[in-house]
Amino acid sequence: MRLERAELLHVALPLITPFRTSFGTMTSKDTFLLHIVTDRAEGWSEFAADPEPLYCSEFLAGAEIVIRDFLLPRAAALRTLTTAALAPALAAVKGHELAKAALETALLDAELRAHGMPLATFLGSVHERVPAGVSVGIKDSLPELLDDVERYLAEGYVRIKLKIEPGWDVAPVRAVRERFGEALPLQVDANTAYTLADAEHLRKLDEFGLLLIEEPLEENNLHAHARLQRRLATPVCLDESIHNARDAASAIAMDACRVINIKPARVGGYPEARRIHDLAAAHGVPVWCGGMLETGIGRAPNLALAALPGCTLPGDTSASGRYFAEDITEPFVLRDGHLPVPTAPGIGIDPLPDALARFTTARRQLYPRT
Ligand code: SMG
Ligand code: MG
Repeated sequence: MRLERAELLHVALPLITPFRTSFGTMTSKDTFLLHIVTDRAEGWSEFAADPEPLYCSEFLAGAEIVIRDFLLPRAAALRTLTTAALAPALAAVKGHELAKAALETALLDAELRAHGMPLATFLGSVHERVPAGVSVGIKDSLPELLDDVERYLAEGYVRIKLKIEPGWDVAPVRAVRERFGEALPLQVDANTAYTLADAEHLRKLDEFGLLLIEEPLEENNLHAHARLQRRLATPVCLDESIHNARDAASAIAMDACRVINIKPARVGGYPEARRIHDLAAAHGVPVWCGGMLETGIGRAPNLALAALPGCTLPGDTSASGRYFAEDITEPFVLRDGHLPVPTAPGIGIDPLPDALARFTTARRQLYPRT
């Protein structure tokens, strides 16, 4: 394939309810879609991070520059542009996995559409639908939290993840366990809010039979996570600290985690996500697909990943209605606690022109440079 054009569409979708984590509160999904046109087909992707570098070091405005000035010129210089050729061509650019993932996914979408192949088939997915978990933000009060959890369970979500931080950890977990019972699949996510000095406190969570505790300590500190894991019965799951398959290999070898949250964007794209899945499966380590409150454009390919055989835990891939009153694509609807895996070629979904026009706040051509 040959790259003809790449454009960025900045979109802003209001969230139905604010989403609070240990690092901040989101009230809208503010991101950009990348749309590429090749001589064979067009492709779409969604940048996964936020306007501010609070979840990870990447952010919207920075990613736009990286894609425009460093990634697209390398893609355009390839004599034969394929997804397989792209990653080595981008390797000289250090880091910026989420920006690389946006470009690679748009290209993969175009390439698979040109071949008439769904992403799920390309990845080797084995399920037609995947169980959906839901990530519940930090609330002002326990009654408010219990109401939210009750509503999500009534909608059919099969697993609850509670966001935690110092001061909002043992009490909400205890309240949810007391109200909804021992059998509820329950896990927590600290988004790096603790230090090793909190190990004794975090041990109090062991009595609640959690599936996992996600990224309790600072990003990239595998050594500290390994030391924490030695003191906890609850499996440690890494999210922010895993940027590629090499990190995953190190983390598993060090026993820094016993579960991995795979976010394809965080690891540079779907092929690397697949490698982490395979590596973890070979070690008997369960994985699941995380989420970044994606619109339908980012959600569709994540559902294909979540349908891989090693994704043995429910993901954060919730229905569109958990986030937005209206999505940019046909919404993903929860049925019997599951979401369908797209079956159309590529990522399997397109933006709806009307909705896209209404949610687009800026549009810029990145290639060729005008
Ligand atoms: O997509 O439903 C979702 C959000 C899942 O909790 C979620 N994501 O650390 O796993 C995580 C967070 C990162 C995004 S918080 C703004
Ligand atoms: Mg997380």
